[in-house]
Amino acid sequence: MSKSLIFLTLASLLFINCKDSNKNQDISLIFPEGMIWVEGKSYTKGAKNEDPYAMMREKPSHEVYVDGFFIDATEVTNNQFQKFVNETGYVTIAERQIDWNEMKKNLPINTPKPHDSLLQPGSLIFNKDLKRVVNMDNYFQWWKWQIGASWKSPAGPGSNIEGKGNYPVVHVAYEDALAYCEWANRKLPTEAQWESAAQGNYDKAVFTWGDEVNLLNTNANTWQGDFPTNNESIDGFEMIAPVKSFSPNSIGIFDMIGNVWEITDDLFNVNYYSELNSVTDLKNLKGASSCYNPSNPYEIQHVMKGGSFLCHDSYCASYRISARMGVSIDSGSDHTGFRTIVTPEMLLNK
Ligand SMILES: [Ca+2]
Ligand SMILES: [Ca+2]
Repeated sequence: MSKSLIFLTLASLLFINCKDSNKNQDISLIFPEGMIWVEGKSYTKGAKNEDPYAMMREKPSHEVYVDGFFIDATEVTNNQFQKFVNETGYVTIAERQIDWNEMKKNLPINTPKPHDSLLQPGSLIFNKDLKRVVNMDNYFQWWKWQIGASWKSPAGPGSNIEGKGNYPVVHVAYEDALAYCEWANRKLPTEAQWESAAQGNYDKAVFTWGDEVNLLNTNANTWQGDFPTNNESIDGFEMIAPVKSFSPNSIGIFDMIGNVWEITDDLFNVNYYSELNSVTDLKNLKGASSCYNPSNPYEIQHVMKGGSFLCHDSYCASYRISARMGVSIDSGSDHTGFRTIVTPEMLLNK
Protein backbone atom coordinates (compact mmCIF):
# COMPACT_ATOMS: atom_id res chain seq x y z
CA MET A 1 0.00 0.00 0.00
CA SER A 2 1.33 3.44 -0.88
CA LYS A 3 1.70 6.21 1.65
CA SER A 4 -1.15 8.13 0.00
CA LEU A 5 -3.46 5.16 0.39
CA ILE A 6 -2.50 4.94 4.03
CA PHE A 7 -3.43 8.57 4.40
CA LEU A 8 -6.77 7.84 2.77
CA THR A 9 -7.33 5.06 5.28
CA LEU A 10 -6.30 7.33 8.10
CA ALA A 11 -8.40 10.15 6.71
CA SER A 12 -11.50 7.98 6.82
CA LEU A 13 -10.72 7.06 10.41
CA LEU A 14 -10.02 10.68 11.16
CA PHE A 15 -13.33 11.69 9.66
CA ILE A 16 -15.11 9.34 12.02
CA ASN A 17 -13.02 10.64 14.87
CA CYS A 18 -13.67 14.26 13.94
CA LYS A 19 -17.37 13.66 13.74
CA ASP A 20 -17.25 12.22 17.23
CA SER A 21 -14.99 14.73 18.88
CA ASN A 22 -15.00 17.69 16.52
CA LYS A 23 -11.21 17.69 16.51
CA ASN A 24 -9.35 19.25 13.62
CA GLN A 25 -6.18 17.23 13.13
CA ASP A 26 -3.64 17.30 10.31
CA ILE A 27 -3.40 13.77 9.00
CA SER A 28 0.13 14.40 7.78
CA LEU A 29 1.10 14.44 11.46
CA ILE A 30 -0.30 10.98 12.00
CA PHE A 31 2.28 8.94 10.06
CA PRO A 32 4.64 8.10 12.93
CA GLU A 33 8.32 8.81 12.43
CA GLY A 34 10.53 5.76 12.16
CA MET A 35 7.65 3.39 11.52
CA ILE A 36 6.47 1.37 8.54
CA TRP A 37 2.88 0.71 7.52
CA VAL A 38 1.97 -2.98 7.28
CA GLU A 39 -1.20 -3.31 5.27
CA GLY A 40 -4.09 -5.47 6.39
CA LYS A 41 -3.73 -8.85 4.70
CA SER A 42 -3.98 -12.62 4.80
CA TYR A 43 -0.83 -14.73 4.91
CA THR A 44 0.45 -18.12 6.01
CA LYS A 45 1.57 -18.04 9.62
CA GLY A 46 3.79 -20.77 11.05
CA ALA A 47 6.09 -23.39 9.51
CA LYS A 48 6.45 -23.52 5.73
CA ASN A 49 6.63 -26.80 3.80
CA GLU A 50 10.02 -25.81 2.35
CA ASP A 51 11.56 -25.29 5.80
CA PRO A 52 13.61 -28.28 7.05
CA TYR A 53 14.33 -26.55 10.37
CA ALA A 54 10.71 -25.99 11.42
CA MET A 55 9.92 -27.29 14.90
CA MET A 56 6.71 -28.85 16.17
CA ARG A 57 5.76 -25.68 18.01
CA GLU A 58 5.68 -23.88 14.63
CA LYS A 59 3.22 -26.41 13.16
CA PRO A 60 0.76 -26.62 11.60
CA SER A 61 0.87 -23.48 9.49
CA HIS A 62 -2.41 -21.60 9.34
CA GLU A 63 -3.98 -18.91 7.16
CA VAL A 64 -4.56 -15.76 9.15
CA TYR A 65 -5.75 -12.21 8.56
CA VAL A 66 -4.22 -9.22 10.36
CA ASP A 67 -5.50 -5.64 10.17
CA GLY A 68 -3.11 -2.91 9.05
CA PHE A 69 -0.79 -1.30 11.61
CA PHE A 70 2.47 0.61 11.92
CA ILE A 71 5.62 -1.08 13.19
CA ASP A 72 9.04 0.27 14.15
CA ALA A 73 11.44 0.10 11.21
CA THR A 74 14.15 -1.00 13.65
CA GLU A 75 14.54 -2.70 16.98
CA VAL A 76 14.11 -0.12 19.79
CA THR A 77 17.52 1.50 20.21
CA ASN A 78 19.56 2.60 23.21
CA ASN A 79 18.90 6.23 22.21
CA GLN A 80 15.16 5.66 22.26
CA PHE A 81 15.25 3.80 25.55
CA GLN A 82 17.51 6.47 27.05
CA LYS A 83 14.93 9.14 26.20
CA PHE A 84 12.23 7.06 27.90
CA VAL A 85 14.36 6.61 31.04
CA ASN A 86 15.36 10.28 31.10
CA GLU A 87 11.72 11.38 31.01
CA THR A 88 10.29 8.81 33.40
CA GLY A 89 13.12 7.72 35.69
CA TYR A 90 12.17 4.12 34.92
CA VAL A 91 14.31 1.39 36.49
CA THR A 92 14.45 -1.90 34.59
CA ILE A 93 14.03 -5.30 36.19
CA ALA A 94 17.74 -6.05 35.68
CA GLU A 95 18.61 -3.00 37.80
CA ARG A 96 16.29 -3.82 40.72
CA GLN A 97 17.10 -5.66 43.92
CA ILE A 98 16.07 -9.31 43.68
CA ASP A 99 13.17 -10.46 45.84
CA TRP A 100 13.79 -14.16 46.50
CA ASN A 101 10.16 -14.71 47.50
CA GLU A 102 9.07 -13.50 44.07
CA MET A 103 11.83 -15.28 42.19
CA LYS A 104 11.16 -18.67 43.70
CA LYS A 105 7.59 -18.63 42.36
CA ASN A 106 9.13 -19.24 38.92
CA LEU A 107 11.34 -22.09 40.12
CA PRO A 108 10.70 -25.73 41.04
CA ILE A 109 9.38 -26.17 44.59
CA ASN A 110 12.13 -26.53 47.20
CA THR A 111 14.76 -24.88 45.02
CA PRO A 112 17.43 -23.85 47.55
CA LYS A 113 17.99 -20.14 48.00
CA PRO A 114 21.28 -19.02 46.41
CA HIS A 115 23.82 -17.24 48.55
CA ASP A 116 23.01 -13.56 49.08
CA SER A 117 26.18 -12.62 47.19
CA LEU A 118 24.53 -14.02 44.04
CA LEU A 119 21.11 -12.45 44.58
CA GLN A 120 22.21 -9.11 43.20
CA PRO A 121 20.75 -7.08 40.33
CA GLY A 122 22.01 -8.31 36.99
CA SER A 123 21.17 -10.14 33.81
CA LEU A 124 22.21 -13.02 31.55
CA ILE A 125 25.12 -12.60 29.19
CA PHE A 126 26.56 -14.94 26.60
CA ASN A 127 29.99 -16.34 27.45
CA LYS A 128 31.84 -15.62 24.22
CA ASP A 129 35.12 -16.96 25.63
CA LEU A 130 33.81 -20.50 25.97
CA LYS A 131 36.23 -22.97 24.33
CA ARG A 132 34.49 -26.30 24.80
CA VAL A 133 31.03 -27.69 25.48
CA VAL A 134 30.21 -31.07 26.98
CA ASN A 135 26.53 -31.39 26.23
CA MET A 136 24.63 -29.11 23.85
CA ASP A 137 21.44 -29.67 25.86
CA ASN A 138 22.96 -27.77 28.77
CA TYR A 139 22.73 -24.14 27.72
CA PHE A 140 23.98 -22.98 31.12
CA GLN A 141 27.45 -23.66 29.71
CA TRP A 142 27.30 -20.59 27.48
CA TRP A 143 25.07 -18.36 29.60
CA LYS A 144 26.16 -16.73 32.82
CA TRP A 145 24.49 -14.50 35.38
CA GLN A 146 26.35 -11.21 35.29
CA ILE A 147 25.84 -9.06 38.36
CA GLY A 148 25.54 -5.44 37.28
CA ALA A 149 24.59 -6.18 33.66
CA SER A 150 21.75 -3.97 32.43
CA TRP A 151 20.67 -2.02 29.37
CA LYS A 152 23.23 0.70 30.10
CA SER A 153 26.00 -1.73 31.13
CA PRO A 154 25.39 -4.57 28.68
CA ALA A 155 28.48 -6.59 29.63
CA GLY A 156 28.33 -5.76 33.35
CA PRO A 157 30.31 -3.31 35.50
CA GLY A 158 32.76 -1.23 33.47
CA SER A 159 30.80 -1.55 30.25
CA ASN A 160 28.56 1.18 28.85
CA ILE A 161 26.62 2.23 25.77
CA GLU A 162 28.73 5.24 24.81
CA GLY A 163 28.78 5.48 21.03
CA LYS A 164 26.13 2.77 20.82
CA GLY A 165 23.00 4.89 20.66
CA ASN A 166 21.95 3.18 17.45
CA TYR A 167 22.38 -0.33 18.83
CA PRO A 168 19.27 -2.22 19.95
CA VAL A 169 18.53 -1.91 23.65
CA VAL A 170 19.03 -5.25 25.43
CA HIS A 171 18.62 -6.68 28.95
CA VAL A 172 14.98 -5.62 28.90
CA ALA A 173 12.21 -7.91 30.09
CA TYR A 174 8.56 -7.98 29.07
CA GLU A 175 7.54 -5.60 31.87
CA ASP A 176 10.23 -3.12 30.81
CA ALA A 177 9.07 -3.25 27.20
CA LEU A 178 5.47 -2.66 28.29
CA ALA A 179 6.52 0.38 30.34
CA TYR A 180 8.30 1.81 27.30
CA CYS A 181 5.20 1.19 25.18
CA GLU A 182 2.93 2.93 27.66
CA TRP A 183 5.20 5.98 27.66
CA ALA A 184 5.44 6.05 23.85
CA ASN A 185 1.76 5.28 23.11
CA ARG A 186 2.75 2.00 21.51
CA LYS A 187 2.10 -1.71 21.99
CA LEU A 188 4.17 -4.81 21.64
CA PRO A 189 3.22 -6.67 18.45
CA THR A 190 1.23 -9.84 18.65
CA GLU A 191 3.02 -12.77 17.06
CA ALA A 192 0.55 -12.55 14.16
CA GLN A 193 1.39 -8.87 13.64
CA TRP A 194 5.11 -9.58 13.89
CA GLU A 195 4.96 -12.30 11.21
CA SER A 196 2.76 -10.13 8.99
CA ALA A 197 5.40 -7.38 9.13
CA ALA A 198 8.24 -9.84 8.58
CA GLN A 199 6.53 -11.32 5.50
CA GLY A 200 6.15 -7.83 4.01
CA ASN A 201 5.16 -8.32 0.40
CA TYR A 202 5.47 -12.11 0.69
CA ASP A 203 2.73 -14.28 2.12
CA LYS A 204 4.51 -17.53 2.99
CA ALA A 205 8.28 -16.96 2.85
CA VAL A 206 10.72 -18.71 5.18
CA PHE A 207 12.92 -15.62 5.51
CA THR A 208 12.17 -11.93 5.15
CA TRP A 209 13.89 -11.99 1.73
CA GLY A 210 12.20 -15.16 0.41
CA ASP A 211 13.26 -18.79 0.75
CA GLU A 212 16.99 -18.61 -0.09
CA VAL A 213 19.02 -19.75 2.91
CA ASN A 214 22.26 -18.90 1.09
CA LEU A 215 21.46 -15.18 1.52
CA LEU A 216 21.43 -15.50 5.31
CA ASN A 217 24.96 -14.20 5.94
CA THR A 218 24.52 -11.13 3.75
CA ASN A 219 21.03 -10.26 4.99
CA ALA A 220 21.14 -10.78 8.78
CA ASN A 221 23.36 -10.83 11.84
CA THR A 222 23.50 -14.47 12.96
CA TRP A 223 26.30 -16.94 13.87
CA GLN A 224 28.76 -18.54 11.47
CA GLY A 225 31.26 -21.21 12.49
CA ASP A 226 30.69 -23.67 15.32
CA PHE A 227 28.17 -22.64 17.94
CA PRO A 228 28.93 -21.74 20.71
CA THR A 229 32.73 -21.93 20.68
CA ASN A 230 33.91 -20.64 17.29
CA ASN A 231 32.34 -17.48 15.90
CA GLU A 232 33.70 -16.75 12.42
CA SER A 233 31.66 -13.51 12.10
CA ILE A 234 31.42 -13.85 8.31
CA ASP A 235 28.47 -11.43 8.39
CA GLY A 236 30.75 -8.76 9.87
CA PHE A 237 29.55 -8.85 13.49
CA GLU A 238 30.69 -11.09 16.33
CA MET A 239 28.00 -9.85 18.69
CA ILE A 240 25.24 -7.26 18.44
CA ALA A 241 25.15 -4.91 15.42
CA PRO A 242 23.87 -1.35 15.05
CA VAL A 243 20.34 -1.29 13.66
CA LYS A 244 20.12 -0.96 9.86
CA SER A 245 23.45 -2.76 9.31
CA PHE A 246 21.72 -5.05 6.82
CA SER A 247 19.22 -4.48 4.01
CA PRO A 248 15.57 -4.06 5.01
CA ASN A 249 12.81 -6.46 4.07
CA SER A 250 10.47 -5.87 1.13
CA ILE A 251 8.54 -3.08 2.91
CA GLY A 252 11.45 -1.34 4.62
CA ILE A 253 11.75 -3.05 8.02
CA PHE A 254 15.25 -3.84 9.33
CA ASP A 255 16.67 -6.76 11.33
CA MET A 256 13.50 -8.76 11.84
CA ILE A 257 15.77 -11.74 11.29
CA GLY A 258 18.73 -11.91 13.67
CA ASN A 259 20.58 -9.26 15.67
CA VAL A 260 18.38 -9.38 18.80
CA TRP A 261 15.31 -11.44 19.62
CA GLU A 262 12.11 -9.40 19.78
CA ILE A 263 9.61 -9.87 22.62
CA THR A 264 5.96 -10.06 21.55
CA ASP A 265 2.75 -9.72 23.49
CA ASP A 266 1.66 -13.36 23.01
CA LEU A 267 1.99 -15.96 25.74
CA PHE A 268 4.28 -18.84 24.75
CA ASN A 269 2.48 -22.15 24.47
CA VAL A 270 4.09 -24.98 22.47
CA ASN A 271 0.65 -26.46 21.70
CA TYR A 272 -1.00 -23.25 20.56
CA TYR A 273 -0.79 -23.86 16.81
CA SER A 274 -2.20 -27.38 17.01
CA GLU A 275 -5.06 -26.07 19.17
CA LEU A 276 -5.91 -23.57 16.42
CA ASN A 277 -7.03 -26.48 14.24
CA SER A 278 -10.50 -26.24 15.73
CA VAL A 279 -10.75 -22.47 15.27
CA THR A 280 -12.27 -21.23 12.02
CA ASP A 281 -11.92 -17.44 12.29
CA LEU A 282 -8.20 -16.74 12.43
CA LYS A 283 -8.41 -12.95 12.33
CA ASN A 284 -6.20 -10.69 14.44
CA LEU A 285 -5.00 -13.54 16.66
CA LYS A 286 -3.84 -12.50 20.11
CA GLY A 287 -2.00 -15.67 21.06
CA ALA A 288 -2.57 -18.51 23.49
CA SER A 289 -4.84 -18.01 26.49
CA SER A 290 -2.30 -19.66 28.78
CA CYS A 291 1.41 -20.33 28.83
CA TYR A 292 2.80 -23.83 28.39
CA ASN A 293 6.44 -24.79 27.93
CA PRO A 294 7.37 -28.23 29.28
CA SER A 295 11.04 -27.17 29.38
CA ASN A 296 10.24 -24.37 31.85
CA PRO A 297 6.89 -25.27 33.40
CA TYR A 298 7.21 -22.86 36.32
CA GLU A 299 7.75 -19.73 34.27
CA ILE A 300 5.33 -17.36 32.60
CA GLN A 301 6.83 -16.85 29.17
CA HIS A 302 6.08 -14.70 26.18
CA VAL A 303 6.86 -15.48 22.56
CA MET A 304 9.97 -13.89 21.13
CA LYS A 305 10.69 -13.81 17.42
CA GLY A 306 13.39 -13.52 14.78
CA GLY A 307 16.40 -15.07 16.47
CA SER A 308 19.61 -13.24 17.31
CA PHE A 309 23.30 -12.91 16.56
CA LEU A 310 23.68 -16.25 18.36
CA CYS A 311 21.48 -18.25 15.98
CA HIS A 312 23.08 -21.07 14.00
CA ASP A 313 21.67 -24.02 12.07
CA SER A 314 23.40 -26.51 14.38
CA TYR A 315 21.35 -25.39 17.36
CA CYS A 316 17.93 -23.77 16.92
CA ALA A 317 18.03 -22.10 13.46
CA SER A 318 15.67 -19.44 14.78
CA TYR A 319 16.57 -16.99 12.01
CA ARG A 320 13.30 -17.89 10.26
CA ILE A 321 10.01 -15.97 10.28
CA SER A 322 8.07 -18.85 11.83
CA ALA A 323 10.63 -19.59 14.58
CA ARG A 324 9.34 -18.93 18.08
CA MET A 325 10.84 -19.27 21.51
CA GLY A 326 9.70 -18.48 25.03
CA VAL A 327 11.26 -15.80 27.19
CA SER A 328 10.52 -15.56 30.90
CA ILE A 329 8.41 -12.58 31.84
CA ASP A 330 11.07 -11.31 34.25
CA SER A 331 14.22 -12.07 32.24
CA GLY A 332 16.37 -10.13 29.85
CA SER A 333 19.68 -10.99 28.26
CA ASP A 334 22.27 -9.47 25.98
CA HIS A 335 20.56 -10.81 22.87
CA THR A 336 16.94 -9.88 23.64
CA GLY A 337 15.22 -6.62 22.73
CA PHE A 338 11.91 -5.55 21.21
CA ARG A 339 10.16 -3.32 18.69
CA THR A 340 6.74 -1.69 18.95
CA ILE A 341 3.59 -1.23 16.89
CA VAL A 342 0.81 1.33 16.82
CA THR A 343 -2.60 1.25 15.17
CA PRO A 344 -4.26 4.24 13.46
CA GLU A 345 -6.91 4.14 16.18
CA MET A 346 -4.27 4.48 18.90
CA LEU A 347 -2.78 7.51 17.14
CA LEU A 348 -6.11 9.18 16.69
CA ASN A 349 -7.33 8.53 20.21
CA LYS A 350 -4.20 9.72 21.92
CA1 LIG B 1 27.23 -12.32 13.38
CA1 LIG C 1 15.75 -8.75 15.41
